[in-house]
Amino acid sequence: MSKLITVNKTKLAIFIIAGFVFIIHACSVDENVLSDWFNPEEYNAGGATTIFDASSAAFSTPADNLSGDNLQKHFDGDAEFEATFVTAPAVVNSGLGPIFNDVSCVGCHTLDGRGNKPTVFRISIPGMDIHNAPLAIPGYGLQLQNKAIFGVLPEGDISINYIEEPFYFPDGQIVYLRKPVYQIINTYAAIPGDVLLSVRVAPPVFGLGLLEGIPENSILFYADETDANKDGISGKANYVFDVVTESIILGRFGWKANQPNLDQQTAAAFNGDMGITSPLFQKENCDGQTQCDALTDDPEIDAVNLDVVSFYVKTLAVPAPRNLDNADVMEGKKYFFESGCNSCHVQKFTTGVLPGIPELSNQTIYPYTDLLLHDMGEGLADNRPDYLATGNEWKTRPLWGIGLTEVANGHTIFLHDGRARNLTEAILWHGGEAEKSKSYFANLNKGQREKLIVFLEAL
Ligand code: HEC
Ligand code: HEC
Ligand SMILES: [Ca+2]
Ligand SMILES: [Ca+2]
Ligand SMILES: [Ca+2]
Repeated sequence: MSKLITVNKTKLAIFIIAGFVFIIHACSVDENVLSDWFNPEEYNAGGATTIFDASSAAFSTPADNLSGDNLQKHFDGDAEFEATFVTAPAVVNSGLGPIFNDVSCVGCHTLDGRGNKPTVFRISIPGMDIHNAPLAIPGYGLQLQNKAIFGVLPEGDISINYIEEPFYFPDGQIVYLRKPVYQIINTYAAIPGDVLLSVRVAPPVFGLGLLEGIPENSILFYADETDANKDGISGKANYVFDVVTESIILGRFGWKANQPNLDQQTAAAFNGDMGITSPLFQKENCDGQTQCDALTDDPEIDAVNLDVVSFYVKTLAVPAPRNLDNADVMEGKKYFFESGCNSCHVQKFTTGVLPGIPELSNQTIYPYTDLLLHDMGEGLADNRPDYLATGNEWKTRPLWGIGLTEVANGHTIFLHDGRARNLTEAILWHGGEAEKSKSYFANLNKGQREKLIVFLEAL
């Protein structure tokens, strides 16, 4: 507008009238402004790593800009991610168990993606250790391993029962949500009555190096723990123990941001989920149990192999969104922003410099997460604190690639414990800080709601 100041008064009046006519017109005819919701740059959701592949390989393709040694390293990691570990002694991939949850990374991260049922059961007793970590259960540790090698007892198992409850939309549509009820069964030894349990599905593992590369300041910019700006959203950073530097740092990975980085996440998965020791976690997950041999022999996976697996999940490409210029998609995106979904599912970040991985450095990305914890209400609560995350708090999930879950992973199971059977159910479980946003969605008419879903499906 400042440019207009130099024009004469008559012209200015005409400009102003024309401006009003334009605004009135724009408000009454949505189509004229819908295109504002189209930003072609968003097709490169993972910056230069982005692959334009909407096939079943969408979650399992190397970053588009990887080449040479780094591409080779990715493929080495790929082989290890898919490898089935076996009982010691064996020539390769030895050391499974004695207790475990699955025999390979890909066993839970179906086709490099998301599992269709809970496979990790975190347990603890009330309280925190000196690093604010959950307290291990004597004889059980921090995870219930429900499988074991020959001759050893699994620690127990989890039975899941779902109770269907109706959700009534204001316009009369009814959707049934299934609320899980969990029970620890078949335990190998007595387990305390006050055990805390958190049941989790394996999330997809692409684009993670980019999330690791988001500068800490950019994440903390959105943190507002006391809700100082009074918008009802109070993103909170988790701070967790880094076993390498032995310090407390920002958590980014896992459903409660309970792991600080991908090297540690990977080593923790080998150890907790598969019973594979490594330089980061040298004791078996059954350490201290009577049926554990208490050997601290050489790590069952060495630093080199650990590094390639971690590198693999860092460098899996983000698949490009599709049809962003489609009228329904643009309209759905408008409702996404009007509903305030972006208060937590933050659209855009720029990565910093990742040492040794220039391909992931300085990339503008569209992950739709703030990587912060939010109170999601009683409905989603597991009531098991994890470092600073309370029993009600969960990390905002990235939404990039979510529309390809069905084609890439063969299902549409969402949320931390897989209770949602489709995107609509996932939204309807939102409560707590997201209650207002959920209600806005619920109060849209059916056609509008469908367009919001079509937008998510385009991501
Ligand atoms: C028994 C099933 C299982 C196995 C085996 C498994 N994972 Fe996972 N993975 C999970 C679950 C469940 C989570 C979420 C954990 C949490 O929230 O604490 C997860 C989380 C992750 C994450 C963090 C993703 C994110 O977005 O925060 C990465 C990376 C990962 N796993 C990599 C691996 C690797 C590498 C292996 C093999 C060494 C592996 N996983 C083996 C189930 C599994
Ligand atoms: C207050 C923060 C917040 C707001 C607002 C919010 N979300 Fe979420 N969203 C989350 C968190 C946290 C999770 C993970 C919850 C869980 O797994 O229990 C999540 C999960 C999801 C998932 C499932 C993702 C997955 O990987 O399983 C979808 C889909 C989703 N949100 C869509 C939306 C939409 C659409 C809106 C707006 C109507 C919205 N969200 C508003 C925080 C938020
Ligand atoms: Ca072992
Ligand atoms: Ca255990
Ligand atoms: Ca706020």
